[in-house]
Amino acid sequence: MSYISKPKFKHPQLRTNDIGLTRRDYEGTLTTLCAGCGHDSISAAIIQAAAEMSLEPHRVAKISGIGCSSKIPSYFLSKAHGFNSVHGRMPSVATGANIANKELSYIGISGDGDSASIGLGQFCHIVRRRVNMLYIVANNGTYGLTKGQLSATADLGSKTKSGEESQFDNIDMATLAIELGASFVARSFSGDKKQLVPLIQAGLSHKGFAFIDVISPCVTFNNTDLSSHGYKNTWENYIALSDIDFVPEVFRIAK
Ligand SMILES: Cc1ncc(C[n+]2csc(CCOP(=O)(O)OP(=O)(O)O)c2C)c(N)n1
Ligand code: SF4
Repeated sequence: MSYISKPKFKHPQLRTNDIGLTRRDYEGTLTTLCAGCGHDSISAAIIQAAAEMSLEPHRVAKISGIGCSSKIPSYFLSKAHGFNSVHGRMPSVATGANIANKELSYIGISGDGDSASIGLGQFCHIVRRRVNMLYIVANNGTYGLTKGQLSATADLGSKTKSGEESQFDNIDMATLAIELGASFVARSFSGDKKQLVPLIQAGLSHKGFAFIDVISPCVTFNNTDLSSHGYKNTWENYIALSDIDFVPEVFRIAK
């Protein structure tokens, strides 16, 4: 995968976290995604979540499939382990890595095409196997990388920029994850970092399979007023149930 590295300079007064790292130490390469793509906000939320949690980058493994969304791992934690796998096959690689080394924190990043179409079987089995990881789907209702075909998460009647209308009911990844027994399931929006950051922190701290379906608009191919995953409809129908925060578990000293 081609990449543009970021200049190493950092402001000398940048705040450091509990392990002496700054936010910049959690960044990756410069993004090559379209300006305004929701996926870049997901990278930014992961960077903030990991920096605030003082995660040690070398103790993290980031794994993805294929798609614009699967490029997200390039844009955070450049010092973490990484594997950009085959379309829809991230779950197999994440499962294998998890068996080989249970000490790492695993972050799987996928798209709705990657997880709800070609990789749907893989997705079902990684939930069923309760693999200990955080699995994020950057859900834009379209195949962004291959120029905007409707995906299986697009709602019935949703229309892309090219005018293609979804003829079928959508697959709801969060409902499916609950049905398959995932012990942590959430849905968020890339435009709501205030909600997404604590959700990522909670998902990373969860012992077991944690899933977050993040609505992440594709500004280039699926951002029309008639698109169920565009900014307009997402903002209009977006109801954050409450302000959430993440309070980490503290160790209790036995008396
Ligand atoms: C086996 C295989 N089939 C098809 C493709 C072509 N392909 C690449 S990415 C993609 C869809 C990506 O969509 P999604 O996962 O929703 O990610 P997005 O680009 O929208 O973020 C497809 C069909 C491929 N790379 N490999
Ligand atoms: S094509 Fe869509 S999903 Fe891909 S980078 Fe551009 S806006 Fe993002």
